[in-house]
Amino acid sequence: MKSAAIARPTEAAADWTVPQEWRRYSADEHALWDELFARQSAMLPGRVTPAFLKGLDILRLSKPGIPDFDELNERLGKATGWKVVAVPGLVPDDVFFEHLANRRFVAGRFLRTRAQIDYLQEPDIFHDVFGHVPLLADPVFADYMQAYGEGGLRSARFGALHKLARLYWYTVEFGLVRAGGDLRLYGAGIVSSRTESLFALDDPSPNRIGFDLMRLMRTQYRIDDFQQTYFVIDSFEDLLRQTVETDFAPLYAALEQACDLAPDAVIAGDEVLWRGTQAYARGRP
Ligand code: HBI
Ligand code: FE
Repeated sequence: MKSAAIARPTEAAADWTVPQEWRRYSADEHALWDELFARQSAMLPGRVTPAFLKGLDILRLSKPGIPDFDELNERLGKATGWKVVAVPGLVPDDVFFEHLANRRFVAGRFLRTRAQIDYLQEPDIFHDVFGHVPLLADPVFADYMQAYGEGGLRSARFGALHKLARLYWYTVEFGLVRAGGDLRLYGAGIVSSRTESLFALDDPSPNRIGFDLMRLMRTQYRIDDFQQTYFVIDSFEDLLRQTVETDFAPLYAALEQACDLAPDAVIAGDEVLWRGTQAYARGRP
């Protein structure tokens, strides 16, 4: 998440984009994409929010091989006016927000190797396209992502970027949503991971806590392991409404006074849907 020090590669444009160069993917890479796709899409029915499956369908992501962004963008553009653009890797926060605010989603163009099939640090094309892009075909989630980008551009003035980054983390990357009496996955970091898509819903270890914007922005997160807490939204409509109707300036001011919360904290006022045992986290180095 710290990106102050990344330098723009010379092949990238001023906005950090690069051509996808779809023709350069090897047969092995297309085959690995197919394997990842089959493995993840098989475990998602009944676990992921229906809007995600609808997005896979609208965008025809089940077509074999790594998606060609030009073709993907025709479908995505028709659905919500969003567009996927390729970048070499992590981009600086302001660049990231500027793209989101203009309904462009930056995606890595490289694919993980077989040795990294279950874990890699940088977002590759499978995480970015399989994980994030299906929900960009959902009109409400699409508006939320744009609102997040606009909020990100504003947050710089308040020096509150790392607080706002938590909102992205605990919603866009690792969010859960209510569905009837049940919970469903929607975060891209979960749905693109075989192990976390089981852990986040079924494991007794993590807390599952009702979404509360201020509470969430006080909560530290782990970047290197399963989350210790998942925040549960009521719906995309509610998430969007809270994000656009809230004036973040007084929230940021209040956050400066409030202390940060540990990733496993449970505090008075939390709507605890599941009090985690934290057994998994305690067994880790
Ligand atoms: N760059 N390519 C890329 N992908 C991201 O998800 C990303 C980024 N730069 C910054 C960033 N995310 C963060 O600022 C957000 O997670 C808040
Ligand atoms: Fe991501």
